[in-house]
Amino acid sequence: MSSLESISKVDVLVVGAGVTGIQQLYRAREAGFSTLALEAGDGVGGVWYWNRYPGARLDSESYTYGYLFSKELFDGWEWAERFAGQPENESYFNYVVDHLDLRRHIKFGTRVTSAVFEEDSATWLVHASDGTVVRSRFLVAATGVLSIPAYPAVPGRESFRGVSHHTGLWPNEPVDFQGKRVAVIGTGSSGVQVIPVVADEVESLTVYQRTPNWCTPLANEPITAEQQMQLKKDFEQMRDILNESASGFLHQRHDRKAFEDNEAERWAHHEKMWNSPGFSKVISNYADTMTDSAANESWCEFMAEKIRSIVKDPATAEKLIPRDHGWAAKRPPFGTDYFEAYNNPKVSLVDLKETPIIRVTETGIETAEGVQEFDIIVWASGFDFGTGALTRMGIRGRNGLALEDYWAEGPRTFLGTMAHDFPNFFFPGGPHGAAGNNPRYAEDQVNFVADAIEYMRAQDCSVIEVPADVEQKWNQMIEELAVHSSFGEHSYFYGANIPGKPRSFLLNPGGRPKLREVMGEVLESKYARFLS
Ligand code: N01
Repeated sequence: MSSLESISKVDVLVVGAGVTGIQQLYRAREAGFSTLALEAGDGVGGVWYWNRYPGARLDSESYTYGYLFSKELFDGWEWAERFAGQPENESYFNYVVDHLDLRRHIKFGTRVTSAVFEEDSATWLVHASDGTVVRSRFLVAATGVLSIPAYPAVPGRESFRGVSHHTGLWPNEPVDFQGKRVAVIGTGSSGVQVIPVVADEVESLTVYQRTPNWCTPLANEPITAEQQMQLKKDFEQMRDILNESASGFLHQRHDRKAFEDNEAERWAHHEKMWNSPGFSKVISNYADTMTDSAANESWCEFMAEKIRSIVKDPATAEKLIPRDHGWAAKRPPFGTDYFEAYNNPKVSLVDLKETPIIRVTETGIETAEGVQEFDIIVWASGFDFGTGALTRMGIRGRNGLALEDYWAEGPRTFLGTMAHDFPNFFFPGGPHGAAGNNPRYAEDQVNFVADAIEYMRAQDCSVIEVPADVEQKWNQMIEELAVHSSFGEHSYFYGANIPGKPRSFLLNPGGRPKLREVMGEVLESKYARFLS
């Protein structure tokens, strides 16, 4: 037990200095609360700090992903590209933290290991890896949904003597790919970004693919000086459109269904979608692409033809075409020259459904076809999505209730932000919160948390907790609307990629409108039954 002297006390303790934590810290500090953020990394940015692999890049438009709560902040930064790369994103978060003078409130290299709610004082006692102990009135875990890397359960990973990195835990020092024999495992959003970028440098690149993905061009481009001016001019209008959007994007919905067009018109729209930026391919596609199987198949058939036309080796092309899922049944990745990379003679593809990995050896990867030796293995193998960080933090609510036990069958949340029996605890940006452009949802949640604790201070209340039935209603909404989501139960949004993880929907299928509607109800009721 730490001595009392070594315990710092704050009103609001934020865990994580990523996109959500930074804004939460700012709101708490501006409201006059004493506040501190503990950050496991040595810098700010969250996912943009950890995912520094070559090619890491946004697939939400940069200016819709950054903060919109301050016009001054918006005007003070010019995004160079429509979809900013990791270095630009990391610089942006450093700009924000310095501009808002938040760095002095952040303790880096400090990973929270336990957080216990103490009934008597209605405070949280938090311990961290470096010996830091903090007592706080409010605990806000802004720990992100993609912060715990997952590795395939293949034996021998630790025995590999070459260089081995997960994309989500990429080192600060550059990794030299020049002339190296490289393996990439995984072809999700991270895999499709890293593969074409390192392909030219390596001696050989072997891609281990279990499930092919419907990857389409990101359509990135620089933002011109003229566009920069226009963005600044249109700031309020853009913010209004984003606030009205169900998923937090500017893309407009298409009003036609696929078979309202004739074949030539349909193919022309598919072509337009193929070349259109990022998530417009989801939002501006035919209105029934995700609800009508024939509409979905038409788009998939078009994409399959594109893959065949790009990839010169027909056998490789066929392996790269998904056959077990349609468009957006898994989170679609967006790439730049991804399929083109397979025309590089140095790049080869291993289909893990034909030849699964048996083990990782000291020198390489063994499949039924033998051991292939490598200098570098890149694990682009995904994350323990949604709940991963929260269930590993040693969070204990009323009567010592462990969050990981409370969530043993899947997360139970209110607004993806609170849980019953965990008073004065918030996790904006957590599971059940978002289903689209994450910072836009996180912003709503940050504001909800900040407004709640400011109201409590004004009313002199010491405890806020979501009533069990209110939480139950939110979870019921998640369950009922999840069946309409395009994501299948085999996607990581159901926890399917983590052995033993309960299958339960981890997004908010009601989207931002539902989030805002229910938040509005709570505010209108003046937190009825939440406060004591
Ligand atoms: O992870 P993933 P990711 N054996 O889970 C494979 C965001 N993000 O890091 O499909 C063999 O999507 C797995 O195969 P399968 C974005 O939200 C955004 O790529 O399970 N392979 C899959 O191919 C994204 O969705 C950007 O059969 C195994 C891959 O590893 C999320 O992060 C960039 C395996 C994992 O794909 C996660 O993306 C990057 C096994 N045992 C990430 N286990 C932007 O563009 C897993 N795999 C903003």
